[in-house]
Amino acid sequence: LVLLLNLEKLIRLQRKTSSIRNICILAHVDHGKTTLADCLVASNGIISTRLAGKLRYLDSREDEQIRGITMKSSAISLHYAAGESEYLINLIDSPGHVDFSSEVSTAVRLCDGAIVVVDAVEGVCPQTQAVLRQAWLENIRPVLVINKIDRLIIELKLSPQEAYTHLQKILEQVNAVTGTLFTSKVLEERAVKEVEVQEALSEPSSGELVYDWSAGLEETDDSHLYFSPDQGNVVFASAIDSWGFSIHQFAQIYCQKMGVRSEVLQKTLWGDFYLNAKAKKIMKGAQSKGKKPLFVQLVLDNIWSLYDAVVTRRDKEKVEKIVASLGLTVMARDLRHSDPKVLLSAICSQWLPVSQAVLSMVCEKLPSPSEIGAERVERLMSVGTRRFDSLPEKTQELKQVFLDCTSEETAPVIVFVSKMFAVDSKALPQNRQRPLTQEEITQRRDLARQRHAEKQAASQSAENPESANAGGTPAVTSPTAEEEEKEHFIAFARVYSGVVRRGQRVFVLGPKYDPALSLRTLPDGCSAADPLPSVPHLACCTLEHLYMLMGRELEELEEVPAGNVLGIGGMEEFILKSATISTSPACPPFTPLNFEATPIVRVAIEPKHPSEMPKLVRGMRLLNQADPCAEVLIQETGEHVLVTAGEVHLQRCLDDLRERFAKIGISASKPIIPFRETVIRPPKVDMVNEEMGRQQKVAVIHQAKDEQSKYPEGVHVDSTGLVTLTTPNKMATVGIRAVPLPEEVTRLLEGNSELIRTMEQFSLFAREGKTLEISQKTLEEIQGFKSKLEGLLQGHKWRNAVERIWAFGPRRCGPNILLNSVEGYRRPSVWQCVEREKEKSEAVMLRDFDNSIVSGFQLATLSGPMCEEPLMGVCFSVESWEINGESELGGANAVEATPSSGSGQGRRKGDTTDCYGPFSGQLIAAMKEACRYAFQAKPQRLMAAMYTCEIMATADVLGRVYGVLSKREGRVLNEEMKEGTDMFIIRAVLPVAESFGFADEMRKRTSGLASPQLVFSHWEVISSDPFWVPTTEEEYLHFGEKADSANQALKYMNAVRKRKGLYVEEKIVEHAEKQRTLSKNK
Ligand SMILES: Nc1nc2c(ncn2[C@@H]2O[C@H](COP(=O)(O)OP(=O)(O)OP(=O)(O)O)[C@@H](O)[C@H]2O)c(=O)[nH]1
Ligand SMILES: [Mg+2]
Repeated sequence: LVLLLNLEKLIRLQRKTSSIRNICILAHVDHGKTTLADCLVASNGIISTRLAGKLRYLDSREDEQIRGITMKSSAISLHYAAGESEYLINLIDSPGHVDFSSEVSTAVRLCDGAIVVVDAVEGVCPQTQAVLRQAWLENIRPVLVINKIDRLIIELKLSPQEAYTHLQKILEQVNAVTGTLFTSKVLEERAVKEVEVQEALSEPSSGELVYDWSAGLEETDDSHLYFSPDQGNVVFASAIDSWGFSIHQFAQIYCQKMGVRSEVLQKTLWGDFYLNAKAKKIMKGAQSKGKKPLFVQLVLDNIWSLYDAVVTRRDKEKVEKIVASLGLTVMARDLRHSDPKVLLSAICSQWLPVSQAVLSMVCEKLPSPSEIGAERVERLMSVGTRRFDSLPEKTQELKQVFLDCTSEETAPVIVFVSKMFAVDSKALPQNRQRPLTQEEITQRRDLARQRHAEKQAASQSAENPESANAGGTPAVTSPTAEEEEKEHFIAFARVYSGVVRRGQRVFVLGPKYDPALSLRTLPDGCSAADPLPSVPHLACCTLEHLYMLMGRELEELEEVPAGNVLGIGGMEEFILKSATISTSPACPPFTPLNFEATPIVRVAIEPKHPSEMPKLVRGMRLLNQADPCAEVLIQETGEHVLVTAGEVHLQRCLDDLRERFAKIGISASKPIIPFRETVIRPPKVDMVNEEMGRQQKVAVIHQAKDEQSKYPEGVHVDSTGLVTLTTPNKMATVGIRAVPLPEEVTRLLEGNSELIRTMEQFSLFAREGKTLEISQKTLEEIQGFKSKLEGLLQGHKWRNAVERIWAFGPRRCGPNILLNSVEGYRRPSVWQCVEREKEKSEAVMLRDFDNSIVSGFQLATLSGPMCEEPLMGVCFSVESWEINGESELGGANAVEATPSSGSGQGRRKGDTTDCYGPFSGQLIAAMKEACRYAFQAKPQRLMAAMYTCEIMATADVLGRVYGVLSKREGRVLNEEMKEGTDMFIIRAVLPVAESFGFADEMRKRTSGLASPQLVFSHWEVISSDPFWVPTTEEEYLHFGEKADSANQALKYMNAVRKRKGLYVEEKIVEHAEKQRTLSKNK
């Protein structure tokens, strides 16, 4: 009954936008999010208070329960009443494990506020920082819950005074993180403003504009951004013992007892204040005078003595005294219970109910959907590099619609879907029929009784009890076998404007949808119900089912007004992972979610029985849709590959495939470890034997000579590594040299791939005679990126290199560079977008087949000669490029590439040779081959992906932690003591290749005390040379004939080659050996 009444209330509240709070719970793994959610859920009678904290109700998956970690975020709508006001709280519990951080992104996007939970013992952890950052990126406001205070009492055995100091430190840590975020943001804003001011001034000022950065910080009031108990945005809690409080509650309790105004207590209960008993006054300076702070005296002391009486000493009399003095009633059966924790929760949940503390803070401190800020709206609406003011007028007008957040009939509907999740059809309310839990059976029974009573009452008063019907249990239908098989996808969404209704026709906008384009093609004022011409990335569909998300259940709804979180059924045909839904075609697609995790762990998947392949394919497609972060792809080799964020995520995906989506036996390969290939500068001194220096050089030359004969016709490699290659038809010759890029450059390129992609897009548009509006901020970023690159590429070798960049690769945005060193060839710069003016003044030509050279480079960088892995940190310099008979061909067809030329289209008119014909193909292949030979002419190295991890461990297991780390080639970066505890934090890096089973082994060896989380960090060159072979007697003895026992790089390389079915070059090594011996004997 509670549920039904609640449902009705909730539906009513959905219309009162100002009473809605959309919030999520964020924290590091295991800090107690789901346990806290339990307490909040229990306050609505959905689960019993007794079970709260044990059930972990929102962890509805079996594997979540078994492993004890959350893997999917799930939502529940709760009701909360504070005095007169009633609230609807849409609560989303998110996972804390890094592998699932994409689930956090999808949750945060739909919320206006967040409860950040921090473990009182562990304090701020890596994921705490990450979630605070995410909250910032999405402009949502956080409040803080410091959880597990009981651990300070029972595990750390701190005194109240020590605990107070400890809590202060945690607050400092959290505020330090927000502080950094805030400062960087303010500085950024000031910088933007400054640019605007300077632009407005247009007249360059005398250059005396000395900017005082600190001024910006002082002006901005940031007090509300920090967490402080006296601000009312901090709750202290022990979710497992069901208690929690904010200062406010104690201020209420003591204001009467002490005769002090509660506002005064609110300001002084936290901080350096103490009670002067004689003067009956609250004074400042507790610390210097050695007095007990008020917080210790009035708050902590009480809690500590309760724990002492109930848990430690089990002093029945004292307990009864406390219970009486607090004016509580405790059931006799709880008093007698053998587990003191039961009694403790029974007392605490009445005295300081955590749900009360948290929910009242949420309603007071977090904004309602109607308070959405203009800044956030603009950010949601303007996709990445696009300028908000470059969007079509009609689209810009929608900003006001967002800000209004009204549910009026005239308001256009705008909905964002942040993820799709799968439920089996049994869970849908239209065919709900499943075994009931004991709890539910009793509830149903009550319900039936109640209904019976109501019916009687109704028949007596002859009134129609509408209330009982409104939320009545849906008819139980038995789904057909086929239906039961089917997975249903529910879109996890939020309404930003208007009212969505069942059966409504709407537009579904894909992430690449462009409103400018469709506004031109579609008739004015059209709706999704009209027959319309097709527009790219735009689909029309009907909203079939709307649901209220109730944790494990769904409640069917007829309509959902603005500001609410909801589930939408029947969208699986239209939405892959996320989408924007609107009734207006002017609506832009929302900015893509920012995912912090990089999918890095790949496995190849096969059905146990080959005949079940179609089932697997279908299953993988479903999995791809159901998981924001998992990627599914078919490799060139035909393998079905699954890419996940980490080991735990992988395990979950495999389970999902086996049990839900494919329902067949599958086998997964060992994780496929990604590598990168690179070249390094030739070593000057041999590591093993300095004497070798000269010898090796000789050997290399010999080798080059010997190998020259191995190169096919048309390829020439000189002693400096310059490769000259002619196409088979002898029409063209290219000369290429490979040069290693400095490490910082590679890192810079890698970090700016988005910018590079934007530049690339700009050039592409320019070539077609169109322009792409890029926001000022992005342009500045590109300019900054360019000057950084110039700063890093210094010295003779790189003179003018940045200007000469021809392309980036692979995929046109990767960490390798193609350099134009062809004499006399000036082509449009890749920096076009930031130097349009300069470009126009000079006539620059794009030579024919320029594109083929770029394509050849893209192919070469996509898979290298060592083991067909992508290249990284390599610069290919094109030193010569001749096309025979070019004077006639090239000259006549040279194309002007300036965007202003206006002759962009049809520029190849009159051209007799088709650019995409066989010749361009030959040139692409020649270019690719030339790059590969050039690469091989340099010392080659593999690069390994590295994880960083932070391990928390006590001193006594530290040795074992180091043991496991070093066994797996890990490197410790630093080690420090966590303040206020006896824990050490060890930061280390570890190759991904050695990481499988690492977390498990660590847990086993340290008996569960250290549990590391692995986060992808960077790529690192493996120093050993995979092609190294012993040449001296000594080395033979030491390393064996093939030298493969110690050569890690060779092992990795051969493993990859074997997996890919490539020729494993063991024989070639033998061959090389002989050659060397021969040359030595000569
Ligand atoms: N001592 C103590 N333990 C707690 C408290 N709250 C939660 N725990 C325990 O901490 C563990 C993790 O709790 P969860 O609620 O699953 O943590 P979580 O943050 O949801 O974890 P993930 O969802 O996996 O990130 C469980 O064993 C809980 O029993 C608390 O207040 N005190
Ligand atoms: Mg959880």
